[in-house]
Amino acid sequence: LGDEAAQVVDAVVVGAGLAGVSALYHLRRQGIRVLVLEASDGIGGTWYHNRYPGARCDIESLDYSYSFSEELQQDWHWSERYASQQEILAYVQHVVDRFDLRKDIELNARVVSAVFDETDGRWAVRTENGQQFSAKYCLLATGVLSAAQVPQIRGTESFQGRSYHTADWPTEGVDLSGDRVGVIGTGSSGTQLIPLVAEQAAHLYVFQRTPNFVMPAQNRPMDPDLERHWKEHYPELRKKARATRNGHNQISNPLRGKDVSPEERRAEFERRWELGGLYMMRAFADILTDPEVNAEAGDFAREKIRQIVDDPATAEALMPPRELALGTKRLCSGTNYYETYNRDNVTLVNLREAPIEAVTPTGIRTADGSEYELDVIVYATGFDAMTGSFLRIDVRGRGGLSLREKWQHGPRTYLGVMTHGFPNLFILAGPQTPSVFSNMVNQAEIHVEWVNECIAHLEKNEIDTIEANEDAENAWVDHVNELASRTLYAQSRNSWFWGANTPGKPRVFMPYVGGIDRYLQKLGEVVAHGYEGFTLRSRQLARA
Ligand code: NA7
Repeated sequence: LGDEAAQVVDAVVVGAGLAGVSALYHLRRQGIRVLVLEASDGIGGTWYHNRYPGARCDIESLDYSYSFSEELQQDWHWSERYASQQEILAYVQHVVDRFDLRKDIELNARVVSAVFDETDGRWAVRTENGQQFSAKYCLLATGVLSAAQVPQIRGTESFQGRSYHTADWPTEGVDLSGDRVGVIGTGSSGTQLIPLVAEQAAHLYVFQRTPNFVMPAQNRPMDPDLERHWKEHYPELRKKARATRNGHNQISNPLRGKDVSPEERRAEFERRWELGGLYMMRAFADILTDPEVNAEAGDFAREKIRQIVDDPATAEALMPPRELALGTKRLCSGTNYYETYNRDNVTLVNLREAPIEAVTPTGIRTADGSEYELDVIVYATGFDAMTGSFLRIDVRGRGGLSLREKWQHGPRTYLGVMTHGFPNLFILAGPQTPSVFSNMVNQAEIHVEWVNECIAHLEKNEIDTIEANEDAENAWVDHVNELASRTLYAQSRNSWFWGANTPGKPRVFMPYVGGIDRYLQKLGEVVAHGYEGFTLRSRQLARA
């Protein structure tokens, strides 16, 4: 790479989602010249792409928002308890305009490679359309659920109708009225989308492989008293969120299920069902560690399905298998999900009985020979989660070391934020962090603040590079795995947490289950001990 052709900045941030925008805001304030490179033609990341009907956050809107500006949090009004995709997108766009960030974001700039040059200690970043950038720091803010995945089903290309992936939904929307629609996938995206498609389509066929637990979101218009309370107490509530395992203010029950009576457990599950969405995950402190408590929660949910769904056979098919511990596949939060199967124009196709054999020019054929004639196929089939977006870029560190090679048996990081062999490369809200078990905005802010402080430290002390040490990284990876092994996640490996939904991916548990509170404490300790576990080098001297 000739530097003469490259645009020189201090930091390149890859991705203009919630994390990338926050990184730009913070780094620019400390005088770093930042450029955000965004692959698509719009800002907002997840909330730009996932425009499917019903797309909505499963963390309360008041929590799922930036904390860095008191004026912003006072001015912004969330109209619902859980914000819709449109509202979050409007929010990100508001933030970008309000803080004049747009001028440092380059759209349609898909990064294809980032290569560390040891001679000058800089990252050479290239985009698909041939643009080149040279930066001292490279921040990957590409997201853990952003590399959309269409399954390798025979015949997908031959389909003559229209096909869409939930994470690549057309900006102009899709009119499904009068159509025969097939939805493949019943994870968070599928279960949010299905009730709304059912209202539009002539007929909806839901192709379900593994039924998941879908809790009623209990979404509603924003309660003005609650909003007022938040606006009066934002700083405390933000602080409180960071002192929890999950990074938000959802009420957790500190009691263990096994310490209370069956009646009390049932009453708590009922209360959680009414609270809605992910609250069930916080019913008891041991819900993810005690198989009996967890199984009881699962039975409770199955009973609800039986009560809601009229047709017993359909109800049975919608029930998650007993070996799937509740929450070990990410719990879904929906509205009218199970009720939708009582409609005459909805058919559940149970792929556990007969898997999809092929997509045909006119629809979908299953292994029992059934042919489903379709005008539209919606792939709600998820993502190459946690690592996909990072590994789709050809990232090379010292000595040409490729990140793809380094992570071929699973991600290896120190604190989730850096990886040995890749100096000055920061990974935001990626694997081996609490990201997917927490409030993503909070996680992104925690990372951005840490990286921002780290860069300030390097700049102030004229340090050229920071790099994670291999032994510290090994210890972190062991710690991540060790914590996961004490939970029910270790037993239910059929989820994207384990990479199970991506063919050829190693089965490694990728998130950090230790909680935001503990994670934040660890990040702080490392800094307090002079960036323990990292090597900081300057041209004059190298010190560990
Ligand atoms: P998910 O949760 O990965 O769900 C994908 C769904 O697609 C899931 O039901 C899969 O079944 C199904 N799937 C995937 N491939 C196939 C094939 N080949 N045949 C049939 N069914 C298939 O993705 P989402 O987009 O819903 O949600 C991702 C996260 O985004 C979510 O957890 C939130 O954190 C936000 P499977 O379970 O693999 O049997």
